[in-house]
Amino acid sequence: PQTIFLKDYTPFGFEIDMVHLTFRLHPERTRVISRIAFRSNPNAKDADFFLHGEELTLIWAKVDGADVTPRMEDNGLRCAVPDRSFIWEAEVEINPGANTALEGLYMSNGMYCTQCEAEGFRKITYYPDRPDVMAPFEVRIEGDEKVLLSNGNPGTTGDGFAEWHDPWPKPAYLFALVAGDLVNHPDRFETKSGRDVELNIWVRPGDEGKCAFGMEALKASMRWDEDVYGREYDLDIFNIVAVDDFNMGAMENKGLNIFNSSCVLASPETSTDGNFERIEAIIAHEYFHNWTGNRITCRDWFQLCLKEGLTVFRDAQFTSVMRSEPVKRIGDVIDLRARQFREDNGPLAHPVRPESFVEINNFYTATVYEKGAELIRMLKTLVGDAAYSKAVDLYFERHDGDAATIEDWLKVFEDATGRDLTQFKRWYEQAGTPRVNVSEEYQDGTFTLHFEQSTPPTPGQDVKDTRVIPIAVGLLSPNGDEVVPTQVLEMTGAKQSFAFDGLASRPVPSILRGFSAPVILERESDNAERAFLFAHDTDPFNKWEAGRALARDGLLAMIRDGAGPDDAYLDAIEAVARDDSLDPAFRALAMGLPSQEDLAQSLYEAGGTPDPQAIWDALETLKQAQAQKMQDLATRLYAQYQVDAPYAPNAEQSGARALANAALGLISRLDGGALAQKQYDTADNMTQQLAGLSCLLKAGNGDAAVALFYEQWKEDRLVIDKWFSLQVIMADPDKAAQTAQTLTKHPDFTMKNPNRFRATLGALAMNTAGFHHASGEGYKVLADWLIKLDPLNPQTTARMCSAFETWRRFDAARQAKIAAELDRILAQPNLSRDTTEMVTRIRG
Ligand code: HT7
Ligand code: ZN
Repeated sequence: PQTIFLKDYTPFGFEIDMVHLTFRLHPERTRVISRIAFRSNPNAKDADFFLHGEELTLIWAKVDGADVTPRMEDNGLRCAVPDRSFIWEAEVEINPGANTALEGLYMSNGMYCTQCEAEGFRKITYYPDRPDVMAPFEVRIEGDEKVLLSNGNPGTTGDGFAEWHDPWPKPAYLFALVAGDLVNHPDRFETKSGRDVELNIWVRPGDEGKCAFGMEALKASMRWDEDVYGREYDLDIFNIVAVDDFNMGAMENKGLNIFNSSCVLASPETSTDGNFERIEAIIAHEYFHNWTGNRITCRDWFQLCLKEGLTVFRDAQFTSVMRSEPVKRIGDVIDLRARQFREDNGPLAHPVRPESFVEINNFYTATVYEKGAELIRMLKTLVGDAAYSKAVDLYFERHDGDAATIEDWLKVFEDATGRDLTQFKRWYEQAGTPRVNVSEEYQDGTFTLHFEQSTPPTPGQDVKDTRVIPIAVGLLSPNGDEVVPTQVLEMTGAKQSFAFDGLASRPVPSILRGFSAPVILERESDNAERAFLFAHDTDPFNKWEAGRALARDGLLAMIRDGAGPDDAYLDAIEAVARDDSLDPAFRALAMGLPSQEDLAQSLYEAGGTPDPQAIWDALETLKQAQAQKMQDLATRLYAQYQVDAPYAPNAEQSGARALANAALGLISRLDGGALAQKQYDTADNMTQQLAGLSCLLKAGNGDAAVALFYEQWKEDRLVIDKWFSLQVIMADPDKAAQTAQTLTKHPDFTMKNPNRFRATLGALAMNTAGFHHASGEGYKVLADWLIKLDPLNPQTTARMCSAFETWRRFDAARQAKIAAELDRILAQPNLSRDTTEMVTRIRG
């Protein structure tokens, strides 16, 4: 397959004044008639008229009304065109019913819908399917469905047809069409300049009762973007549609966002607190794309982080306001380390702005999204809040309507602040997580921190240059008072020292507060200092981090040296859990242990070979010790943090439930699940029901509840996804592969629905010790199913291959087993480009 390079970018030879599309819908034979007004692009030398097109049957084509016979190529067509403005017209036939890849126009439960990002529009009609070609669209949909939707504002509607006009020039990847017998949850929003906007969430009949939360989240997002970024909505209508079969979470098509139903539908009975928070964040994310992504889009797909990093950062800011800022930050860092650090330190490592790809769908990664957001966060930390706002205002002013680049983005910061961002730009160009080593000395009232940065080689990048790193630091006196409040040190050298004068005694430093940079901090510390910071640090992130380090070190000693549970950790965690002055959500997070993935990463980083079973055993032993030690406290917390008020998915209630359920987790280890059974039986919301069920499964007494749960929820797809995944995730390592395999035989298992496939096989990869079981069964089961899925849905298959990305960490026997599975996948005839690229990169 062909590799595409950033350095080869050239503009398209033509510009488009207007696109007219007519859709004659039919499940197997949809006709798409296009009429596109082209003119030559004065900025482009290459005037070859090439239109992308895949899986299309061309019926006819005309240029300025005259029939033409284009030259057909594998992924498009080429045609001779006049050296002036002209009209291209074509009719194609497509088969949405046969489209299982869920890219282009496809059917989901009898409803037509589209997914065009990144390169799906070429499966709808012949078109320059690249993000730097922007045009206004007029769309006519002909079909018998009750609801016919596209982008922009509604035009004429009649019996069996509807017209839509989108005045804002957009790239083809933001095109959308939906047609089905849907019902809506309506509302309205008045923008700050007084524009009245119609809002709708469209769902299948029966799901109307699950839209209210999403609608509130949408209105809150619209208001927040006006208040914080000065961005107003720009059409008369904003539609959201829930679709069951969807490859990712949601899609920001202009004025017509399409959502995986799991990311928009919510009710207390069927959704957990975590689901509510995620839905709120995704609705915000897609809405915020209206400016960061749609009004200003990307010049090419290498610039994906321009819209995704910025929009993830914006949605995190929004969630911090809607909920608890420290809890959001801690959760984000847990996620960053689990997914992005893992990626950055393995065979799939790539820069936030990659320099080449084979299949762009493989680059919707934690690096582009989450590390991309960290870069925006660092930029804001470096320039300060006021300068950040000034630069972003300039970005909107200067680039509205543009297909922009990272260079454009950094230039507005340089122009607004006068800073030179040459060194900062390396964060976009260099893959790999920097290590920041710190040592310290104290003499005559002066405390000095010595930093040294380095980044290990990553595939294709052996040598790394020094980057600017903002390191937020505060100093505490030995009695726990903060003697130097947080200040941001700008590290610009490979080695650099910072001194603090006038200190009465040697302070305890709190370094990288708020996780001010996505780096691995290497620093000698001991239990006493960690326990001190866990008790006294005023920075909530570092307070949590100290507890996490204490837990991690204790666990590593258990795994490596066969040590017993660490009393320093158990005492410290109990003290924090007992402290009612702290936010319950924070205490629940602090009570959690590092994940198996986190421990495996730490062991590997330290030059060891992680043993997944030993990691699992150590975690179980420590949890059990925690349960013993905190028996009384857990009982007190469980009772004290029961929520009496009617269920609400807000931060306060969900924090209380998180703490009570953390306590339930401990109690269930000692009472065989009796209290969990009671909670399960009396629960009136999914958070409580699922927490009860998972504790019962852990206690080995879940069979009856699992059966009851299925009976209760068998008509609700999204809840049954939880049923599938919980059983696999909670299975003992010895049984995980078999549990997943058995569930694939259940009548409700289907490969055609990505949510269900992920709930079963994705869950197997999440059961770390089960997936990496020494028998190799986990690898085999996953590989078998990926091989079956690839011909149907390459995008989801390729994404799920990343389960194997850590293979080089393990012992020779496991490596050999994984390598054999990777080779078996690669040997499949007609393996998709997506999966071929992923497996080849992982195999190395
Ligand atoms: N911009 C979107 C990314 C995307 C996607 C979404 C659904 C299905 C396939 C997709 N390919 C790319 C989602 C987002 O980041 O908001
Ligand atoms: Zn996005």
